[in-house]
Amino acid sequence: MQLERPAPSAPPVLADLYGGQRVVVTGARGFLGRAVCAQLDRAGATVLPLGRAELDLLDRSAVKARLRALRPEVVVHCAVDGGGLGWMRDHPVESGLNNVLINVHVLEGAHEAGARAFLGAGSACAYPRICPVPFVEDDLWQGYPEPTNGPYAQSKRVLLDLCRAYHAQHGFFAMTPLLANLYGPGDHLDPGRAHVVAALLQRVIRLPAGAPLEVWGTGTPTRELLYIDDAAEGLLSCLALSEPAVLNLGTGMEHSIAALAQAVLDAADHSGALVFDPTKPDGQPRKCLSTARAEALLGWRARTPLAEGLRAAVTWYRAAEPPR
Ligand code: GFB
Repeated sequence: MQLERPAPSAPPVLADLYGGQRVVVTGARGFLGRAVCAQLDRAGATVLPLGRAELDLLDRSAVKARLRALRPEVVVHCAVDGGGLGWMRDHPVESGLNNVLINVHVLEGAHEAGARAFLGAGSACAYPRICPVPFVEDDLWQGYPEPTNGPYAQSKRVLLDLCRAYHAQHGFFAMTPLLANLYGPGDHLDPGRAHVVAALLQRVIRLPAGAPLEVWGTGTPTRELLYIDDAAEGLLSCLALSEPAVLNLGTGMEHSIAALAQAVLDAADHSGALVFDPTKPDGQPRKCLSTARAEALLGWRARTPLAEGLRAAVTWYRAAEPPR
């Protein structure tokens, strides 16, 4: 039984796992993909980045042909057609259909190309809408996800289960760890797709001194926020496992949206009040992952405190989007 093994004393060293390896990264120009490429570069991998402009992941034969030509040893699948809760609510078809297709094509292509491993970026939204907190991996299949992002969550569930199937049938090391909500430098600049932190940061840095910050919903839902570099490190560390596992990657820290919005104000040194708009969606009532299995199997835990990560994100947004 995996969880009975002694916990590794230190997280895996990425250079030991990836040095000299040919690693394809999908979504390589996106938020997570860029952070993954940077860490692979530092680890001495030969990084083979695939962005939207280079390959249409909806095209099954093109994906297979490109992966065969690239001959990767490892495929790290970060590409998504996604966005925050508002985008999910307005695009239930694309968020389900496109992600099912993208995920299936890349997993199938990685296996057919002879890669030894596939790591996909999963999401905490694959958990049931109502689930004991913190979410433990054994509860994953106990109910339907939050319907506002239901089709997207189901696309992650399909990937999770196909990874299990590829391992069971072909012995292929394929896994899709479940990531908490990401934030940090390099996040969305498109407000239409922004997740909560990106949306609040983009708003706050444009506010006149002392003006109130508008926050969607009631402020009572909770979220767990994982700093982008921690997420990339956790995802890549999974290759150290002796066999694929269903695994959460988060911080275990649960924040109400109201507390998170206040932390954003503090990080931006903005003194305005919070104004809640209950006509906007709340989404899933609570989201927070148990970190116990990642610590037990990998010796991995997230390093970046929320206040520190938010300050880094504020600095990045101020440079990326000077006030208009
Ligand atoms: O990050 P987010 O958009 O997605 O966060 P989810 C939504 C939560 O933040 C809700 C509140 O409780 C919103 O009411 N919120 C407050 C805001 N102000 C804002 C705002 O200005 N914009 C947004 N977007 N939210 C995601 C999936 O769900 O879960 C993702 O949609 C991903 O793609 C992620 O899978 C893990 O956390 O609700």
